[in-house]
Amino acid sequence: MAQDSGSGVYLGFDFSTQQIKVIAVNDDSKVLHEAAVKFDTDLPEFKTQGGAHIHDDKATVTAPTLMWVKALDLLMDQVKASGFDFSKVVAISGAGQQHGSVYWKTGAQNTLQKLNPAETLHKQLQDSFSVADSPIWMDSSTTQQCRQLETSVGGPMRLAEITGARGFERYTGNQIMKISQMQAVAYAETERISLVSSFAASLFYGDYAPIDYSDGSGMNLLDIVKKSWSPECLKACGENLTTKLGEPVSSNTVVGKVSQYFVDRYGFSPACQVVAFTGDNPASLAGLAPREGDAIVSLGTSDTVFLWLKEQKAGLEGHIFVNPIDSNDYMALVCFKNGSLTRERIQQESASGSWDTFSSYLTTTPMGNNGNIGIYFDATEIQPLAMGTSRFNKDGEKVESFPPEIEVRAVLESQFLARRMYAELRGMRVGPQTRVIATGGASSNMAILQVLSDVFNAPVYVTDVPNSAALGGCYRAKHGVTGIKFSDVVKGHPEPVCVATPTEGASEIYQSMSERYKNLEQLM
Ligand code: ADP
Ligand code: XUL
Repeated sequence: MAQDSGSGVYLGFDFSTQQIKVIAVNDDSKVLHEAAVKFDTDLPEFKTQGGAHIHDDKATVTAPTLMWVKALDLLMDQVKASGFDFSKVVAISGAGQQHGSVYWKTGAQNTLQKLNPAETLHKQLQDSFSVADSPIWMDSSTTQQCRQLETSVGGPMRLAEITGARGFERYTGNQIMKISQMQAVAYAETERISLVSSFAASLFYGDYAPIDYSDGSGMNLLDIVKKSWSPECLKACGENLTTKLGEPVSSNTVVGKVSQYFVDRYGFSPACQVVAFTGDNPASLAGLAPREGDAIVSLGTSDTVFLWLKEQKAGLEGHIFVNPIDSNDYMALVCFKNGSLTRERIQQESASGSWDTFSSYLTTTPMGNNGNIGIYFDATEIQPLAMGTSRFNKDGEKVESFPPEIEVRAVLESQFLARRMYAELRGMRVGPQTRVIATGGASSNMAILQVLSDVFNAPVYVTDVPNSAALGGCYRAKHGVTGIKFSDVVKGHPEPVCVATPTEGASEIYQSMSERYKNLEQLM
């Protein structure tokens, strides 16, 4: 194991939708170790697909809370078996898929504080959750609760002014309101509600870790200017929420020392610190160390576009979060549910399940796809709130199917046109002057990145480490615990490399295609 004995080591975890990942870096930002546990394949007993259970109504989407705990047991055992020396770890931080929530049953705090190092976490925590299935970001079942919350504070724009977003189905406040209404007993038995991020931090801390401002901004509950819970939002979503949520903290807060459980079972130093965990997108912002004006496009299970903002302005589209690195600043984000899983479905059906074939179709079809446009919302999209597939030929007529190579290009062009359109509404400037930094699973596919560059009419960059959220955990751990400037923390960070520039003529083709896309999307 390449472990520099003279240097401090920082661990970053990412509790994402399909897997949990960990990265270890040293003081020079050199990656020492990486590992992952995939929910569907490594924990088949939970019967998830893409890490989730999609319920019969298609709108309700959950993940078994205990699966995440068991995944951590597996991941830690795997890293230990590789010979990794946990005693060198100075600090831990990490990320979680945003918006998902965990309901700790009365008595769970006591269990967390007294974990026995001879037993696994999942065995000891199996009775600690009042709601066994955590609602996650893919859920779109709370439209009624969103409208109720918006009405109670004075309308969607007012909610956006307070919390950075109008009512969105996956936002945690609306999910909490649904649980308080539909599962009143379970809600009453809940002593603490965590986000996936603060839940993960709690496992390491051996007590309830606070929600940080940045991930807390994805709840429709936090006043993002005052940086405290909005009393009117809390009141609308459930009883005793002030107690159940605990005080939110700045994202670089040192929560405390790692629990005795991790010291005894894995050999951590008792001095190792846990820094607040945050959302996966905020953590990626840290992990990519962007320059002012960069736009980040994350192509993971969800597709997101986000950027660092010095100032924010409320709007009905997209979201504003408190910035995870400097809580005086903000970040803007737009999120799309139909990302990698939809591309993967088309890769299965039209490209024989091969990314190589998928990529070759992209290189043999022309920009603009001869005027064909396809829209693929396998799951209910976030904006527009719509589901289904529609294909249109160059004359705007609906068609039943496309040849495989047209289908493959169509899914990418419409996805990237939508990413661009909604990100522009949220203040992103696209064009040759903007560096687009791509990350997430699909950012390893150069043919996909060429389409991204053409549609955005901007150069596309990647970094060596596509797991930017986990890497962001390492940087944030160091930042939190040392207090040194963030720019110094990331000084060893590899400069992103330009891998695609717009093809000649792309700007005109996609300008007119984006007008057509906008109109067609309204028919969904
Ligand atoms: P998560 O959101 O769980 O962190 P990742 O960012 O790791 O997910 O992305 C996982 C996705 O990456 C998979 O669902 C898969 O569709 C996609 N992916 C992996 N390799 C490729 C590739 N070569 N081309 C396109 N997509 C890919
Ligand atoms: C962001 C969002 C998703 C999740 C999962 O608002 O819902 O990107 O964070 O990655």
